Amino acid sequence: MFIFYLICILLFVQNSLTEYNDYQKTSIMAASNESLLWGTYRPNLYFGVRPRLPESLLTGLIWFGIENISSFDQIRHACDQGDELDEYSFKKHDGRNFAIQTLSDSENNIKLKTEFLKNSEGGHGGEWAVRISGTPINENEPSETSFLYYFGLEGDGSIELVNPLNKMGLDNPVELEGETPDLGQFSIILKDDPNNKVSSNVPPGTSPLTDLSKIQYWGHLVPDGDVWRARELLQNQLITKYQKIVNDPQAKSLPPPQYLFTLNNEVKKDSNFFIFQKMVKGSFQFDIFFQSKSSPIHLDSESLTSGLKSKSQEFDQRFEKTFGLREKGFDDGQIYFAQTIMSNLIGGIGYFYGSSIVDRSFTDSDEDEEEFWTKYRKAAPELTPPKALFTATPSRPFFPRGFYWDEGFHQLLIGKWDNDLSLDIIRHWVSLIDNDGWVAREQILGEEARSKVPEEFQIQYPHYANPPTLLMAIKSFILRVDNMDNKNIPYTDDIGELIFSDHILSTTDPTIISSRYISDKGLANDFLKKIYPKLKLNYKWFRRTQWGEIKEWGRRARSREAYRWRGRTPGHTLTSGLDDYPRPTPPHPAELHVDLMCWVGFMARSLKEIAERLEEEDDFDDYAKEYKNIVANLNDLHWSEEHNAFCDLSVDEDEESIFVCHKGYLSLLPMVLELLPNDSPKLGAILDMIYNPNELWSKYGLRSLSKSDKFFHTGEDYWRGNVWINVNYLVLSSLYKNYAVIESPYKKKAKTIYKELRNNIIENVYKEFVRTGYVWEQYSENTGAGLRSHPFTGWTSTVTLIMAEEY
Ligand code: 6A9
Repeated sequence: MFIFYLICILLFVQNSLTEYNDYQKTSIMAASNESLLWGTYRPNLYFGVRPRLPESLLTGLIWFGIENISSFDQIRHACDQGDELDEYSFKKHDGRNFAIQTLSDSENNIKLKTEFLKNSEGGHGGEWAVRISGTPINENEPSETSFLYYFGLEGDGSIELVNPLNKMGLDNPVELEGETPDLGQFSIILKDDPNNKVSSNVPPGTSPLTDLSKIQYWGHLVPDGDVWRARELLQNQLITKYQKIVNDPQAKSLPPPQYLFTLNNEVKKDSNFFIFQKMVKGSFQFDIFFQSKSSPIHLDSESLTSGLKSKSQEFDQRFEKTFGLREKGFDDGQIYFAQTIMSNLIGGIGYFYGSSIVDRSFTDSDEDEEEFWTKYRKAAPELTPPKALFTATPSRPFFPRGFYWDEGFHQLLIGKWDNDLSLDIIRHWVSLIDNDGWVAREQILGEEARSKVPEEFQIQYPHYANPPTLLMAIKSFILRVDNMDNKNIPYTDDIGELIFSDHILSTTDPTIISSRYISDKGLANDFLKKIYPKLKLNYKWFRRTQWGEIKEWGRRARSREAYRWRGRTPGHTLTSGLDDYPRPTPPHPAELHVDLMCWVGFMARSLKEIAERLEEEDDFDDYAKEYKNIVANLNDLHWSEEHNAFCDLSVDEDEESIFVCHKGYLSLLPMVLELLPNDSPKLGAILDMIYNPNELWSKYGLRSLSKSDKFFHTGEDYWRGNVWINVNYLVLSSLYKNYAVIESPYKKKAKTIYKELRNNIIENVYKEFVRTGYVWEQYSENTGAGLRSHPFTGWTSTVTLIMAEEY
């Protein structure tokens, strides 16, 4: 292990030159989009604000209860299931200017609210404010909270405290001043509401150690790259102070916890990390303002109040305008639910920067998995140069990082809400596709991201794939561009101006910002032109590295098109996204995977459409030919007459080709990626499988694995029966756009399935949200109960699109 780290460090140093270039590029890119510079881009925290810059100002909320000494163990900072919060969820989040989140911490009898407002005018990304307030959950029970907020500056620049230092604490408000090359000059004001009640009185007979009516503080010099450890830094500081008090020979008795766990009111020289604390009793409220010196008008508590109010109304109007749920007949509760899940997907957007770990010891030419695993034992993991990624995330507490195939689903919804925000995310992902055409399935960038991942899962391999769903999002972007012509309703609309108090700070309509790329055809094409070369590389990479060996060449296959996921183990095909879905066992290099065949086909067809738009004629011809061959081989190789289904292939002991059939999501890919014509009897067979209660049909959505499969609900039981929303979304989408609307012998059945499946999904995910306060990674096919990670507001939030029938 030591050697491994040593290698990493050496590589890091070696890479620091290329790094510099990367850094420069990233910082220019980020600055180009003012309205996206600041945001709640630390989704792994209960609340944190940072700019989209590799090294800059990181801020975050921390709190803990102080009723007794032991509640100090329960410091809240990063989202953690162990904290057992009853709820933490964005109620509204527009992705640029405004967000409201509520959190409920019953262990500490406190309900919190974070309200974020931003004005990006004036250069340097503008300024923002957050109001953090708390109320006891149960008014009759004690509720005492240690409220903390920190600011840590990394990279160039400086930050310092303006208030005169005072051992007893700082007077309200607290002010910091700072400057960095990207942010310019700024000040930060933390305002303690005068109505907040001080936690406790000085116990009789003791001399006060600090004045609890003041604001406690600590300034410290923290190395760059360590600010994310704020909780640890705080804990160490508090423990040191605690021990000093406890070991003081003069102390007669231990003061109450309010005095034990206060900061030591000290600022070290050259501090870049400041944390402030207030002990409060019952309800409380704090306002924090980040003021940019370049802003024409600054926010204050009053304009924050009115700005939040108008933004909230604006959000409701824009939501209805975008999704039309009231018009569709949904009630208040259901609309609140849909707003919440979309807001949490947006609140899950993060900015990540740092190195990842890649093992390149395996090359394309190593065809044999077994050979790979021998090599794996001589693993050569390396730290890559740092990369930036702006992305949504599947789950704030569990997977607060980017996943390639999750992201395509996320962008279907985000793109509908804010097209240009979505393109920005897509652009970041596309730029991670390397010059070989590879992009890592899971993006674990930097130490903070890595701290959440067990070591054995940290390494990425450059021959491992993941479904190319980003193309789905790009296609829906193209569709939005084209719909602008047909519908004649301007996408940019009249939802109002940014109004704070009586001052009109900006006349920029947020939807104009967010739809520039669809209202301007030239821009739209420029965007496609920019991303096209990388998309093409990614496609070529799939074809080159995931190719499959065809045993029945000439007999059944008419071209070379056939594919196999690399990175299999006997029990898992993580690369397929369907982890433990049953596959041929043991893995064999002559296997062919039907889902991958479909994904590559989908890629060929999507790129064909893009090439046509961009008038890339030669490419167009290639994709067209390849697509045709893929569809032909899909039918010729993967269709099993015996099972009446599309199946994987492997070979038996005599190296003879055999079908390995496990009905479930895998069998649906030819339909959901629309590789089957409407009158295909194979489509009929798939629809029958879907609607059969002994196969995929459950009251709560389609099962991942057929009830009749021998592996149903066995082993880890991850993708072996329970309901996942992403694949259900794809089924609904293909029915709505194609199979349930275009005349065919199967149209009627497709329509029935569409209607019932849509209802089942909406009803159950909503019911579970009401029951548990969360949306879940998957749902029981048996009871409908939410299962595994929660909140999981990644692809589960596509339920908003299902409600709106936006596919
Ligand atoms: C393992 C565990 C604290 C698994 O949503 C992300 C992915 C999907 O892409 C994939 O299809 N999820 C699905 O099968 C979650 C993957 C989490 C892997 C990390 C480390 C740490 O637990």
